[in-house]
Amino acid sequence: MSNLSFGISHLFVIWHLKLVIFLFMPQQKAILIDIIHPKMLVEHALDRMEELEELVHTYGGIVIVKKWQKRFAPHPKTYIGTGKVVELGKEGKKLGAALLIINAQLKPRQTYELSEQLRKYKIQVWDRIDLILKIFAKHAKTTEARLEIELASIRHMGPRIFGMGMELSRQAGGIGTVGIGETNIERMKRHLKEKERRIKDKLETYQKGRNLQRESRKRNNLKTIAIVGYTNAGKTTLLNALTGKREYAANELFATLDTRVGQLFLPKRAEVALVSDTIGFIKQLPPELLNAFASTLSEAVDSDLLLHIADASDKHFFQQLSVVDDILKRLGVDQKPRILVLNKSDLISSASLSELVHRLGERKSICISAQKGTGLGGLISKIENAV
Ligand SMILES: Nc1nc2c(ncn2[C@@H]2O[C@H](COP(=O)(O)OP(=O)(O)OP(=O)(O)O)[C@@H](O)[C@H]2O)c(=O)[nH]1
Ligand SMILES: [Mg+2]
Repeated sequence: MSNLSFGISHLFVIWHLKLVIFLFMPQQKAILIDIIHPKMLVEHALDRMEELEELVHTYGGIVIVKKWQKRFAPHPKTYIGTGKVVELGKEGKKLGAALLIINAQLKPRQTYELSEQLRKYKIQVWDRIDLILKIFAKHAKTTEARLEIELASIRHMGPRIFGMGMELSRQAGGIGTVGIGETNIERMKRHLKEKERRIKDKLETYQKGRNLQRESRKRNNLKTIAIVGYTNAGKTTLLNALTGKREYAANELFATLDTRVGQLFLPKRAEVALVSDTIGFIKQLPPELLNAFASTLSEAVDSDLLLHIADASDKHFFQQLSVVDDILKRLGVDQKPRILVLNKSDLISSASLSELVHRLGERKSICISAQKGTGLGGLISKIENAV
């Protein structure tokens, strides 16, 4: 008994220590850099930077420098020009920067080169995917979401290690010799492959559980509705409004990473439907990230109806709409019955809302405010007709 209580209090102390470390962890200072085509509009360049900055804030970092470099094409070795690397390294060191974040997906070789060159300034290099993965890792609550993130990280890291191996063996190995990096790299490769397989096996177990649930829902003739949309569109707020759940909704990107399911009573049909909310989409989501979240996204893939919710008040409304359309196509669900829901209607004037609807042309939509609860009756009727 005393052993047990010692164990529990021990765990408690560790947990508290972790919390204290987390609370007092200094925010990491970051330098952001983006490459823009010389002909790109300033407005477009600013938008790209703004979104990256928002991602950094979501992660909990502080942006201390934002820079662009105009180039027709990225530098094959270092992505940004080599002179720029030195300039940013020196400036970053002076300002105490811990991170250089590049607004693109880097090639393994570029990450390796940049990291090498910035090592002496004690600055780590992240690309856009690294940043998204860090945010995911921070928000993941369920074991399944954590496994999916680990899988995505391995898929993102793997090629870098292989790239590093090539670099090392080129440096050290002459003709007919084996590079110094080779044996270790081989070992690392094997270790990663093994780890990837183990994670996939575990995820498969979750998938089997889902399949069983799905079959039982089919037997009971329960309809399923999936809420999908760009991150921060209001998916979780809508789930809560429709089903009376109290899931975490916040003004941050990727507040939700796993799947939540609630029940919605459909009065005309006198039956209950299941509504699920899941991870939000974002532009430039690379396929390996999307694939890693297959398990979580399967709820949307297998649903009877999709509610595509979009933030009508966002100035990038149309761009976000097409990003989501594109991802739904990649998931192979673009032919599924779908309702387009224009959310946050309380934040824009009725004139702007009418203009949006007009610009959508043939595409039918319904305007709501998930937060204020307006338009939900109309939405429920549409759902009843559609399922
Ligand atoms: N004014 C207004 N705010 C809303 C409305 N719906 C959601 N929000 C706010 O928008 C923010 C994002 O809402 P969420 O429901 O977390 O969005 P989400 O799509 O689930 O976001 P992620 O899970 O992070 O991808 C929150 O601050 C909500 O309070 C709305 O109809 N009107
Ligand atoms: Mg959410």
